[in-house]
Amino acid sequence: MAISKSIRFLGVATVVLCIWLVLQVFRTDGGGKLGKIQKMDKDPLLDITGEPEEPLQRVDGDNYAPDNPKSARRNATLLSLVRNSELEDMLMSMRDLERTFNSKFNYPWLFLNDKPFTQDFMDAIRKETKAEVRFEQVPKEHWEVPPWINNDLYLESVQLLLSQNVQYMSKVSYHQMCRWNSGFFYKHPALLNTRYYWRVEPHVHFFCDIDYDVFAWMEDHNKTYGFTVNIYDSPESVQGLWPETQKFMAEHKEWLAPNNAIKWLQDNEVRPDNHRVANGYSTCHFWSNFEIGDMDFWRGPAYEAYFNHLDRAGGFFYERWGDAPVHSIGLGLFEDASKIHWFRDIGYQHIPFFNCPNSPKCKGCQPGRFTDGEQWLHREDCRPNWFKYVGQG
Ligand SMILES: Nc1nc2c(ncn2[C@@H]2O[C@H](COP(=O)(O)OP(=O)(O)O)[C@@H](O)[C@H]2O)c(=O)[nH]1
Ligand SMILES: [Mg+2]
Repeated sequence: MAISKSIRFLGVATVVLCIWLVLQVFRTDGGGKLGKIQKMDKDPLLDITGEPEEPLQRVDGDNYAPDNPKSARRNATLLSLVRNSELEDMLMSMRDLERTFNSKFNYPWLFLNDKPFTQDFMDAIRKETKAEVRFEQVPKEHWEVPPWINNDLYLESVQLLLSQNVQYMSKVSYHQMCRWNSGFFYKHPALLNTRYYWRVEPHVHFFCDIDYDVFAWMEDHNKTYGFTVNIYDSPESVQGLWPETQKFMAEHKEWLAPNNAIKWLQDNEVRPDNHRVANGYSTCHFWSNFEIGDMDFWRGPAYEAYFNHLDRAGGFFYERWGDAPVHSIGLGLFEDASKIHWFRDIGYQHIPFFNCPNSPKCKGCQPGRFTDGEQWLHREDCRPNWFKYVGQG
């Protein structure tokens, strides 16, 4: 009797131990740390990719019809800054996104431009969607070179950084665009009552059917920012960005999120040269030509103060700070890393990089292919660091 009791006890203990071990193996370590990978030997996009975790909101009857006043759409818009001359490229992006996502969900499109849109541009765009479309101009004061930028100093910096092969350095409008995307787009009067946006550039491709409402997913899963491609930047273009960031952080330690992604921002193991030239910044960033985000983060006090600090420092002109590293550093420092989501299921291309999942929902891209450009471009993939420090969530 005594023996069978202890055997029974041992049996129960073994079962409990097994359950505990299984739970440890599948443990997600809390939101966002899901699936950390120490070393990316194989692209995770080669594994079958499904939809992200439930709850997912889907089309049901007319709940997403364009003219339904009680539609299930969230407070969100598709958003493009674009020039009149880019009409054909914009139509190409739009056709892909309408086919894969928006013909089902009918989110409004907002097109912005520093110049007035031509009638031809507006007419052609309207033909591509049943959803509401708006065209607005960027306020002059959001676009103009700010008065504290010294033109002689700018021209000197252009000479210096062109000699270091910093692309677009001499194009003032490119600097203006990067500054506007960093700190102004979400202040446009037409967006003031909108919370989520999906940034869409001309000449990009979307490859996979998206059958759930991505904005509802962001809101229901408490996400701030979604990306597809995560890469290194040209370190010469951001030499002063990290030192300025450090100055700002010395004054504002209170804004550093407890679960931040600073290790991703500071990694010096994989690309030590980038880290050295960029004075302590890995140069890793979310490639911001694709963004699905919550503008309340950009509008919050931490990012706003950070942007103003950078803007005053002048690096949007004296160097070529892009909105991608600026957004990424802001998110990596001030936001909980679990609120940043890799949309592995959204097939995407902006030349020369891809996010191409292995899924029956995708057509027209090769699963796991990171670039169709030159071989050396493969080293530009910074996902291995993101997966190592944050995870695949
Ligand atoms: N309206 C307007 N849009 C611009 C200007 N410069 C760039 N853009 C837009 O800003 C985005 C990024 O520019 P792009 O030329 O694609 O830069 P790249 O992707 O870094 O090579 C695209 O959506 C462009 O249409 C500009 O001067 N005016
Ligand atoms: Mg582009």
